Amino acid sequence: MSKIKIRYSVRELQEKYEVGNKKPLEDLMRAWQGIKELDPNDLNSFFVIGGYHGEPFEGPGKVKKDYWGGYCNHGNVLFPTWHRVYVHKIEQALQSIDGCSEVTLPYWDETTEESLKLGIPWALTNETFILDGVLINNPLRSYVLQQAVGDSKRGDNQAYTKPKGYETVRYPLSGLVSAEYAIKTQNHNFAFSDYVMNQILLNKNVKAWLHGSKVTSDVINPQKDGIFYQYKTCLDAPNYTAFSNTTSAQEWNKQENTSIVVALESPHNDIHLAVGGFDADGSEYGQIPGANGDMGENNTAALDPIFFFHHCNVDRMFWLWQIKQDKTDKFEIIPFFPGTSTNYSDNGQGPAVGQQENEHLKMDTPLSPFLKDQNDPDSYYTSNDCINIEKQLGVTYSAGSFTDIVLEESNPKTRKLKVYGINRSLFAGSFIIRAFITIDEKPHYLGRYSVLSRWNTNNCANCQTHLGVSAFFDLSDFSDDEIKRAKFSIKIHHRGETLPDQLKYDFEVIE
Ligand SMILES: [Cu+2]
Repeated sequence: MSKIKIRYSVRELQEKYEVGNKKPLEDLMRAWQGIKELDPNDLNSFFVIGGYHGEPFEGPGKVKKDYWGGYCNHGNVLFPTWHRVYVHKIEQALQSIDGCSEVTLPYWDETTEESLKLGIPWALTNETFILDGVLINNPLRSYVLQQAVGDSKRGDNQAYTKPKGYETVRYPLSGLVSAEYAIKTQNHNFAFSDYVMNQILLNKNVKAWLHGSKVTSDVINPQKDGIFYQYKTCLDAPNYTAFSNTTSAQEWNKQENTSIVVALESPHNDIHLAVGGFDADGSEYGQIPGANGDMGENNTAALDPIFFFHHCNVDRMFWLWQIKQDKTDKFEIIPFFPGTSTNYSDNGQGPAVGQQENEHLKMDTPLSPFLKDQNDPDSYYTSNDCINIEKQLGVTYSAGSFTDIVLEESNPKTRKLKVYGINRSLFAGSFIIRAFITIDEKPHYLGRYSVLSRWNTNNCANCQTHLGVSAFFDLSDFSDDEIKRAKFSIKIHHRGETLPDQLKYDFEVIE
């Protein structure tokens, strides 16, 4: 294989640009502009590649409710590897543009000090960019749909159906433009018509999510429920299965005598909600209710270019986990563990396009639709083909946040709170669970857990009885005596309607 290419962080490209070495960032912009302008039938076009993740839906998902209509894998063990090849594919498309063969996809290093202080790198949010002396719309800030996309066929409530010419949006804006929501969205967006102000609000929101609960403007003080802490903690996961996805991690955490594993998918989910917007107890966090950007839903997330800079970082974290856990050449999927089935009741998503019901996901399961050889329709990538990114994909990452981190010995005796029995099907779409412990009338906040869910869960008759969600919270800050006197409670935040009187859940302290 030819020499290994390096993926730099967006900020590294910005720094070069700012001291006069403009070519790397300009070529990146050129490449993105290029794939966005390709014919929407071209396999290298942004429309085709961005559309693999969710809409436009394909396969049985177009008509069957318990099938997911996109190709992406969430809540199952293929989450890291499927997205690894996805990032590789868009990078190849970028390299296919004239003069861009040396371009690599940069990562948004979400856990650097700059990200904690400033939020998103400006190259991903600025309104304009000067390319070859011409002022253009920044190709990385949005995408204007070349064709309409819809989710109507599968029996969703059509919330995420969007016409040709629609431009993707982020927090604080709403992108719900289908008939049912159009007027509400128009009114909401009318209040946020200043592009620069919106960028400031977006970064404020992202910083709040990165830091966690007790956000104080620019202080670097990440909390346990923030994205920074979750990314850091996921590196401790002892095996690929629990590391890879929320379903498997949830099962893994039910065990006694283990510290809480955070799946890579968890902080990943939170970035989606942070960029897209989510009504997480708006007033308390100073967040704006009614924001509903494209990144916040799997249906449309990959149609916003920032998706790929986010997922490049997710992939970098995957690679860092492999390095730290000595798994750069081999890792395994625990057979038949929760998170290894395509079923909706197992992973909350259902079979992706190309998968069957009751399929058992393994290292050699095809990562559809990605082919190694475009002329050979059977040459699907599998997880086995993307274990070592340097040897198998010819790329690696520059040094970024957590590259030099030395893992602390994790305490296997961590006492944890398990919240369980929450029926996911009571909620339309994603929701957030926040847990509290009250000792002698004094409440303390334990943390937050996001559940990314399909908008149409209510329609899924099949899964009503199965979809119990569990969440786990670290209790190591409290003594035996305090735990004995403690009362536990949760708050749930969601954007769909809920049926609170049917909401049941329970608590258990696991030693
Ligand atoms: Cu994602």
